[in-house]
Amino acid sequence: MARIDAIGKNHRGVRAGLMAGWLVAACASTPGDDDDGSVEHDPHDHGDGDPHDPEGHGSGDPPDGHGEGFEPYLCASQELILGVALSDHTGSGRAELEMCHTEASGAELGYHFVAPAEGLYRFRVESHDEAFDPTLGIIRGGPACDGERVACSDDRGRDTRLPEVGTYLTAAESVIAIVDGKVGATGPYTLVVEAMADERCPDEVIDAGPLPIVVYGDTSDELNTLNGTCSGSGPDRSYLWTAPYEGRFVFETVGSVALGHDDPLLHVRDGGCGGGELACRDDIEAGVDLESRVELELAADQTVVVVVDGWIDQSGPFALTIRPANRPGRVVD
Ligand SMILES: [Ca+2]
Ligand SMILES: [Ca+2]
Ligand SMILES: [Ca+2]
Repeated sequence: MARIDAIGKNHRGVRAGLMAGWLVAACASTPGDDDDGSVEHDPHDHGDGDPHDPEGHGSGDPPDGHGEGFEPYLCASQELILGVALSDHTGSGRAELEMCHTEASGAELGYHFVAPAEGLYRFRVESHDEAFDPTLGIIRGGPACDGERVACSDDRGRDTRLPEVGTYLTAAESVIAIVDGKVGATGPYTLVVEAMADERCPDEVIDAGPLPIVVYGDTSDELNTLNGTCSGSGPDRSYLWTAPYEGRFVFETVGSVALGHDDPLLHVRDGGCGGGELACRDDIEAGVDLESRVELELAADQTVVVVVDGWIDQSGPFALTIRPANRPGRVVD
């Protein structure tokens, strides 16, 4: 606790020393990381700029990052420890990433977290200055913050600007939690990560069977356990499903608003709850058709986890339809 307090006060010199030491340790312990400096592997980067070229070095990356005068951008400034609230101020960060918002963002700070065990974790900004509107995002991998984007949140409720992100991590998995500010804002905040020990993922396994499949559920009494990169801080239910053959499949919530859901949102993960995100979508037509639909090309026997989620904190009864892309869904009533 004392260490967190000591290094959480915007002291760049202390940060730089810690970062350098930690980078060596991180690189040595994760030789299999795929952090190759490439930006092409992130299918969810919606024009957020190039986080790998903060100093304007152009496409010719310095070899091994050791070129003279080259200062690698190490966005992960501190270790985040399970259950220990960390206080900081994004004013000491650098505005090079945009998390969960396409408008100009403020400076961000990143925190390294290693999951002590496999399971669901919830990252929350617990307090902030009223004038500061933070977002929170999770990126895989090491401190260069060029890993795959996993999930994000802007607001976790209609009456708060505070974000929270649920994500599923494997044992010893390394991620970076990024606190960013909307519309150029910076400000103070506290951040905490907790294990959601009583929650499971997936909630259900969908049995193999002829398509279309319609699954009915209700998120009204659920918790927010997972977010996608298009947010989804609402309570959710997760379904594991295996494609019966190679082809294009549609996952949609059509009929859910009529059933009483406020605003459904879907995200789909590859292989399991902690897999890479294959798609994340809120509205079929933003603000007009609140239902959600995603279409994916899947291999035979490819397993996915479909998360029926809600925009901000929206919830309710839903119908999840899985169907071949070339056939309309069953009418949901
Ligand atoms: Ca916010
Ligand atoms: Ca959620
Ligand atoms: Ca929606």
